[in-house]
This record gives sequence, C-alpha cells and structure tokens, in this order.
Amino acid sequence: MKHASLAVLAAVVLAAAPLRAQSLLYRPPNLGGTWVPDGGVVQFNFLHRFYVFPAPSHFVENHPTFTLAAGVGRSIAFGGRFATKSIVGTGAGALSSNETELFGRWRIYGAEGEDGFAVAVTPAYNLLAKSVDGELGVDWTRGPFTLHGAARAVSRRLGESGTGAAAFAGGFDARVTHYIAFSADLGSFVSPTGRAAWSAAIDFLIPGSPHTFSLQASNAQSATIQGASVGYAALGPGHILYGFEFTIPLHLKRFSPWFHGSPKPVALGASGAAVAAEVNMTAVKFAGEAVTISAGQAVRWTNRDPVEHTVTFDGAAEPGSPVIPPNGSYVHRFDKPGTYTYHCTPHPFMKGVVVVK
Ligand SMILES: [Cu+2]
Repeated sequence: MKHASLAVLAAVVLAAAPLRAQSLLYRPPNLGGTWVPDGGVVQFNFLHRFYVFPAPSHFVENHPTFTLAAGVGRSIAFGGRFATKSIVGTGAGALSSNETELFGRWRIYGAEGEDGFAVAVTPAYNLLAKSVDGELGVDWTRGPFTLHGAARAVSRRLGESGTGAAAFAGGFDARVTHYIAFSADLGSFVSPTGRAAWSAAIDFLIPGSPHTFSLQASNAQSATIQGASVGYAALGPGHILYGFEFTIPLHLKRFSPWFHGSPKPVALGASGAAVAAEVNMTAVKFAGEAVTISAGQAVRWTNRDPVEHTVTFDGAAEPGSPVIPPNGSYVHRFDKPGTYTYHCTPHPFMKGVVVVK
C-alpha cells in the first residue's frame, strides 16, 4: 500500500516537472551549446540559410541543416545532423555536398537556462569529411545573459587527410524579455586559420508553444562541428547567408492520445449562458460552419481533435477564445445582432460563421 502511494507520488512529480527543450534564447546560431533534451523528448531543429547571388542571375543557393536528437536519461543525448549544401567535403576526393554528422552529448554539469556554469562534451563523426570530431562546450549564465565557449578538434579538417586541427568558438545570448533575445558568435580553426565563421541572430520564443525561432545572418553553411568553424565564400569575402532556425521538441507524452483516448474535458469561456448552438472541431474543421442564434444566446465549441485549436474572430468583433485543448470546450455569448466570421489561429484554413439575429 505504502509502495503503491509512493509510486503514484513519483508518477505525479515526474508528470508535473516541466520538460526542458532546446531554446534558441540560450544558444547562438553556430554553437552546439550544452543542451540535452530530457529523456523521452526528441528534438528536431530546422536551420535554413540561403545566399542570393548578385545580378543578373539572383540565383538562390540553399544551405539547410536538420538536427535530430533524442534525450536518454537525464543528461545524455544521441543525434545526427544532415546538411545538403556543405563545403566540409571540399578536401581531396570529396564529390558530395551532403554532410552527415552523428554525435553523442554528455552534459557533465549544469543545465540550460540555470544560473552558473554548464559543461558538455560532444563526440562526433563526420561522414562526409570521414573525420572523428569533438567539442567541449561551456556556458555561463547570469540572469538574462549567457556566455558560450567551445573547444573543438577534428581528425580530418574539411575532409583533407592528415590534417588534424583544433578550432575555438565563443558567443553570447542577451535576453531582452522572456520572449526575445539577441545572439552572436565567432569561431575559427587554428593553423591553418581559414576563414572565421560568424553569426548574429534575433531569437524568439513563440508564446503558447514549445517552439523557438531565430532570424539570422552568418557566413557558415552548416551547423556541424566542422561547418560551424569555417566561413563560406563562394564569391570571395563578405559572403553573407541569411536564414532562420526553428526548434521543435517532440515530447513523446504528447502522442499518448493516440494510444490512451482523450484527456479530461476542460470548459472555457462564459458559464451559465444558454447554449443555443454546438460546433464540433473535428478533422481540423469546424463541423457546422454556419450557425444562427438569437442575441443573448451562446455557442459552444468542442475540440474533438487531438490537436489544439482556437476560435478567433476576424477583425476585433469579439474577444475570441484562448487555446482550446483536446476535449476542451469554449462557450461564448453574443449580445449584439450581426454576422461574426471566425477562424482558428494555428489552422487559418479552419473557418466558420455565427449569425446573431
Ligand atoms: Cu485549429
């Protein structure tokens, strides 16, 4: 009995603890940082940079890097990065620009976003450069500021055999608010130095979501240990790539509705109003696109989907709902006659209308 209640308590504590996710407000664009997703979280980061060639071609060259990493236990992650337009293979014999880096990360000390130091080691293998790489990352956070340093070593610099090399990088994040930060970094190989890699970014935490987003400028063409240590120069110096990064933590718990049915119902909005019409949100549509009621009556929207929706009125006609969770409902009373068109903010193609007589 005692054991059972302890198990229940442990389950509640584990479920209530916020799951950490990689945040761009705590990492400049070209630094791997010390982040590790929590156990049970798969992190997907999409970095996309592009270069626009000068007139007359205006050719747009794209440099995406996809990062996928899974957290294991408390402070270990395994992942990979894939970049499709990389210069890391410019060494002898390299014919491809597709770069793959497999990495592990062990966060030895500290945690992302906590005051003080965090330290992580990242052993990696770069399949394009055929190089054994590694990074020692150190972060120091105090309030809204984080400073970063990284020491890197590679066995085949840009794929050239017999060219083991070291690289160093440093950078910072300055969080202006809980939602906005500025970041920059600089990194370079030592001997031969080559072209240093740099970046500057403005970072956003997207409210009401686990996602972060950054707009950035850089001269680095991939986010691997090697790619982040060298500047790209298709047409000589001053070659700037622009782009963005988007972080997507996938908490595997989120998928539990697939296996365990719907969560508990949640009611939002006006209570006690006479509900004259029901609208289900199902299959990412408002079922009952148009409903007609009388002034003073209410409409109830119920979310039958496993994703979140909103009821957001076009223009400033009515205040609209907060995010309606799966199995949640929202009631709104209409006092004035009129035609109220609305949509769902995450899915703008979901549209409906309430006619009040
Ligand atoms: Cu929606």
